Amino acid sequence: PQPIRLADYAPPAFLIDEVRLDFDLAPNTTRVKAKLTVRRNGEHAQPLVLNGERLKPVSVAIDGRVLAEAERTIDAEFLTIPNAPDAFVLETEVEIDPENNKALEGLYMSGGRFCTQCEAEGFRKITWYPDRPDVLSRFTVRIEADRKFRHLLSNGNLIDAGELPGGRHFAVWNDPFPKPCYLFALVGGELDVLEDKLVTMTGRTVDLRIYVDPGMAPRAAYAMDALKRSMKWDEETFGREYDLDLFMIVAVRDFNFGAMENKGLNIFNSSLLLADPATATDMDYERIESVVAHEYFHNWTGDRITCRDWFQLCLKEGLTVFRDQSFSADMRGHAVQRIKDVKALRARQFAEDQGPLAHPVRPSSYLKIDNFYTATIYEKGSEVIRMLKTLIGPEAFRKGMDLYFERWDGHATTVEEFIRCFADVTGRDFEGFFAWYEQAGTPRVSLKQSYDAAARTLELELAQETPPTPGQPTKKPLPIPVTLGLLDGDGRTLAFERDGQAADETLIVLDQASAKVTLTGVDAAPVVSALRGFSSPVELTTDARASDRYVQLAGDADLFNRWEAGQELARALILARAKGAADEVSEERYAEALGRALNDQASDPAFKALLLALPSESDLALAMAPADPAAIHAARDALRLRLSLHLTEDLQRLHIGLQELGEFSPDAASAGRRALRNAALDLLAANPRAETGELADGHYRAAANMTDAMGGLSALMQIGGDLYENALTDFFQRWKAEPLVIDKWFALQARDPDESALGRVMGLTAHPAFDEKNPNRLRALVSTFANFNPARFHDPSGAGYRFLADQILAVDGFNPMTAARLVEPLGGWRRYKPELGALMRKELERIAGTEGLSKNVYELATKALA
Ligand code: DPP
Ligand code: ZN
Repeated sequence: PQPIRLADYAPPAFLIDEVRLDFDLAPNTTRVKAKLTVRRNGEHAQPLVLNGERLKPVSVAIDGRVLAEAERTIDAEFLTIPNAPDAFVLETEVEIDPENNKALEGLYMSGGRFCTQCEAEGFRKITWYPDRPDVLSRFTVRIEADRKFRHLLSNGNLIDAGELPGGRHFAVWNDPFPKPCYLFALVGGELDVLEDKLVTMTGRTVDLRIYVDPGMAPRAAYAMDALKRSMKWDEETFGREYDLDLFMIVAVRDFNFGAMENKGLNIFNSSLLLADPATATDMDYERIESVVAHEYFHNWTGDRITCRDWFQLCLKEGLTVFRDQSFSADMRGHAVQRIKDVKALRARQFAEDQGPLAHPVRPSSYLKIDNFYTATIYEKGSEVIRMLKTLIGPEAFRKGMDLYFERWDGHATTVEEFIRCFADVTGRDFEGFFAWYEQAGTPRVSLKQSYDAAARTLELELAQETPPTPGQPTKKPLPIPVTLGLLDGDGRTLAFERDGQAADETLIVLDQASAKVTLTGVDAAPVVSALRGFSSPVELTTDARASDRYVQLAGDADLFNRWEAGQELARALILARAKGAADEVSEERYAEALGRALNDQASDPAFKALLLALPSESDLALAMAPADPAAIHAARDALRLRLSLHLTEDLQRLHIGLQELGEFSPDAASAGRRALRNAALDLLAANPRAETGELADGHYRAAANMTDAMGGLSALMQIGGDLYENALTDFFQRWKAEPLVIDKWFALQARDPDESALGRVMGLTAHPAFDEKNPNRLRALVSTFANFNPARFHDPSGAGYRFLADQILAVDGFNPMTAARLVEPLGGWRRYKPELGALMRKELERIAGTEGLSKNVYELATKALA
């Protein structure tokens, strides 16, 4: 297969001004008529080429005349019409089979209802069309179906509806905003609806509707609340008002993505929409809030202004993630949110950046764009926007955004044009900054300090280097914002001067390979708190001593760095142990310090819960070369046991003291208390005494919400034995009718680090409740195992790798997009011990050598091997 390249971009040969679609819905034989008003774009003699896949042709006509077979060609990918007029009406009719569409792209059935997913290239499985984001058109959609498909929905406003003979009915929708076809959506089926209203900043009333499975409407209440808060926040923060009179969300159970921002008709994976205290954890609530916001924010950054081509994906995704992260920070607290975002960035994006699948935030070639919905495009894409804001300040950032909305509304554009808006409002040159979009890899920044007590000066020496990544052997320096402050030996903020200006904190922009900065007026030997708030997505190494870290852990005014200091200390202790050099004295010291932090009355429970969690095994694997997952697991467990023993009383006190008495509330403060209480239990469970088993069992049985139930079950999993097995059975029996809860049941067992876990996971693929065709269920078991159970996935026999490869090959037969997402855990093979790396490689080779592989899996497996 030939890659698609950014450098080859050419404007569309034909434009579509109006689209009229007629759907006659039937599970196996849906008829789709399309009427396109087509216009040649510029002077050229190119044929009209429309994308179309898996379509059964019925007819093709131009200006009312049916074309003879000699006048057009239809192959597996295109409809081509060589001698099209300059302006004409094209009418086509095709038949499709939604019922048998298990790739979940285009029009398919989920739970007996029709739904669509068109991003990135699913629309071509519905009808012939120029399936590219720079063809914007106004859509009118008529849907006809049996009355049992009670709700017939599409984008925009409902302009007509009615009953038809033979038990049928219809609805007609018109979307006044021109859009690319990837934002088209259709839903047909029996649904319940939760309704609300919102008055916008200019006083317009918008109807809000969330459609869910029958009986589930009460579980959409939190999503509705999050939607209303998102709409208000976008008005207040970015001046963006919603533009249609109706905003709809539909939840479906079978969905490849998390959710989709179709204009006026968002479609969500039900796991990111439905919540009540009994069935959803606080983490679910948090994700629902952020994804509802994300998809809503796309209305301006994605829908009103879209991407010229798929290389610009970060233009909408990185920016929209930045917007949803800012929203979540305002809702839930900036420091805690930042820590969680950075944890996710490191876990997913840093790992990607260090492996063979590393790519820039704006890639320059691909085989399947579906493979680029990655942590780099999304999370690093957001970091780039965050740095931009740090570099120019909030006011200039807002001005640049305003200009972007004003200049590009109604258009498809590029990252260059986005950045140009900030250049225009600041008069600054962003050429150097643009490298953040084009250069892959995580920059390594080093910082050395030397303090001169007599001169009261602190000299800082900074240097940067970005390691090579596939296709990019040499790298240039990037402009790296480093926010920095100083502490004295007691952790108090130490003032200083930079260029004669007094300051508590300063921003250093390292835009050369190395630089020196001198701070003056420094009254005492300082502890340097660098990269505050994780001001850029880099790996920082410093010459700080462990004692400096303890000062930071106790009192850094920057809460991110307070947490980071604890993580650094823990990381060093675990890695030392993993290499056979355990430092028990330092481990005790760490436990002491953690105990003091837990008893700090001034800090918030959500923050303490984060402090208590040790770096994850995959995070540690990134810091160990070559990585030895078994040694990491054992060392991390040993430190957990020590902490558990040292902190037993503190943890027990927290566990009792944080017991919830009143009514459940999903708000951040209540969630923070539950998080700390469950984190305390989790650490207590590292010490498998009989009392711990009873404590965990009691916690599980007394749980009044899913957060606590999962906290108890997860503690029992660590302890194992009959208590655990009985609780697992109890949980399944209790929740077997609730798919989203049963996903948790599968995922929990997939995370179990016990020796027996691989056998158990393989056994679970034969469980009657396992369904590989449902992406949520598949990911709960297979992806959780491969990504969150390193101790067992990296079984020395290679059985874990073989299991994953078997699953990838099986799923690729019907759902390539989802199969391809499972490849990544094998991609890191070079970073592991050679004997493990060789086994991982062997499975990648087996995958790549399989006949009939999809482009999706082929691209990732071959890149991973390269
Ligand atoms: N564009 C979607 C999202 O990120 C993914 N399908 O929200
Ligand atoms: Zn998005």
